[in-house]
Amino acid sequence: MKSLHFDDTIAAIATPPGEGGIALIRLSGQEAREIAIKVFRSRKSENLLDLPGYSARFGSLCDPITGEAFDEGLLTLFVAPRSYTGENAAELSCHGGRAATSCALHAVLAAGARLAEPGEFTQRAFLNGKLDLAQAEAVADLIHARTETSRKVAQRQLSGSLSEALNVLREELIGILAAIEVTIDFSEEVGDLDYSLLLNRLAKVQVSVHNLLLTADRGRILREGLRVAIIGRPNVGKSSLLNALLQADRAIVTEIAGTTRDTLEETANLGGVPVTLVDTAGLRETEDRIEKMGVDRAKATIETADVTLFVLSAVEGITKKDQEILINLSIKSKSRFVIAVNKCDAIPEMATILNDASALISDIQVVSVSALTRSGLDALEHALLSTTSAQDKGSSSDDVTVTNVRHKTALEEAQRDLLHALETTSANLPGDFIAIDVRGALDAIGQITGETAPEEIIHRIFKDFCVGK
Ligand SMILES: Nc1nc2c(ncn2[C@@H]2O[C@H](COP(=O)(O)OP(=O)(O)O)[C@@H](O)[C@H]2O)c(=O)[nH]1
Ligand SMILES: [Mg+2]
Repeated sequence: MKSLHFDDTIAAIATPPGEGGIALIRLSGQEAREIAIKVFRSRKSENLLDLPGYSARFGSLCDPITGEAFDEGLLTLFVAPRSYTGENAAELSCHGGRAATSCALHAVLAAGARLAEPGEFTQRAFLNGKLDLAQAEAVADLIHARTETSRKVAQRQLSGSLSEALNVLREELIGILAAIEVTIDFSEEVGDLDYSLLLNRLAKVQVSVHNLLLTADRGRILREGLRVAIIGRPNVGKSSLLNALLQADRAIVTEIAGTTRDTLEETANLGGVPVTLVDTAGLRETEDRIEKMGVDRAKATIETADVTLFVLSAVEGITKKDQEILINLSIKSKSRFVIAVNKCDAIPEMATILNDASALISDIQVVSVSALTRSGLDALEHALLSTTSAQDKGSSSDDVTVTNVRHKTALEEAQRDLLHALETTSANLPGDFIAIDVRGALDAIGQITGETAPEEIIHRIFKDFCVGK
């Protein structure tokens, strides 16, 4: 890991690029105030070095070398340790255009700041103890949340609910470790290890870890979204279904087979779950070079999808080609399948075709829909979500949810160690044996909040942040 230069003051544009009412340049570090006031002239005549923290001034932004004013805006000052990063900090607002913002950034860099790396503000906040690692990760999740449910889960993690739950487990494991160690060091005074009490305490921690892990699949989907590949022969209504689920005319729909040649993806909010729908080119043998590439892409899409929505047309019925495609794909792919029999508006009697579709592969959900009349869409959404644990099974809003794969992996490691500790305890093995696994579990849990996370992991986490956060 690159060493952090805590002596230097970092700066970045904190607002997204493009045009807007205002933009914000943020500075953090020892010299944040000194640098900011080199590019700012207050309307009042006052020494800005004496300006108390948490006050704002209106004034001109100017080039630190020529003194020429290029915009106007606000200066706000924060004083360590009461700032986001825990360091001295300053914010300069300017007008939100590309040119004005870039002028302001160049000015603070010319005045002595260094351009911040992605996530460096939050990384400093973490290293200064303002947030733990799980909370820092929640900052990025909150920024990227695409539905209200994902936002809530990220916000709860930011407020420390996961960290608190983990700290309770850590405290208990430390207590257990102390109880074991005292019998190793002072067996004469305190007597032998109470194996049944130990078993009891370990089992309780293991149940808590297990319960946290149960939330992980839904948590991951809320954070990353569910990927659904829409697959089928040409003209069965794949693009029409995409549009219907999105409630927008996103994909071109025509009666001409081979209309969709490239894959097209859009995210819809289905019951609070961000679902990325990927429309694909209809699967058929074709001589058209571009359409062929589309067909290859369609097949590749299934590989990265959580769920494959296989679309049939009630008008054409189940053809031999449909059977071939579905069986071929379901053998090869890990993704789960749902069948939508589309165009149900055009057929008076659906029972036979629905039955036949159910028989195509074992244990498959079949839904009768019409992209045209929107009939059956609720049932289809339900079916897509129920293939995974994405659906909310009435969990209370205060429940802690594990959303991050890194956290899940660490909890699985803790679980393995705890199960092993339970075994060695049941076998009445000496305390030092059991202690090894308890320490392992403690270490694994500490990786989530950052107490025991290796530096390269910490660095990797912050690299994925946006610049300015
Ligand atoms: N009657 C009826 N026609 C539909 C329905 N969905 C799609 N279509 C028609 O089927 C044709 C092919 O639709 P499209 O979405 O382009 O199919 P794709 O090739 O699978 O993407 C178009 O003419 C649509 O208007 C439906 O639910 N009912
Ligand atoms: Mg299409």
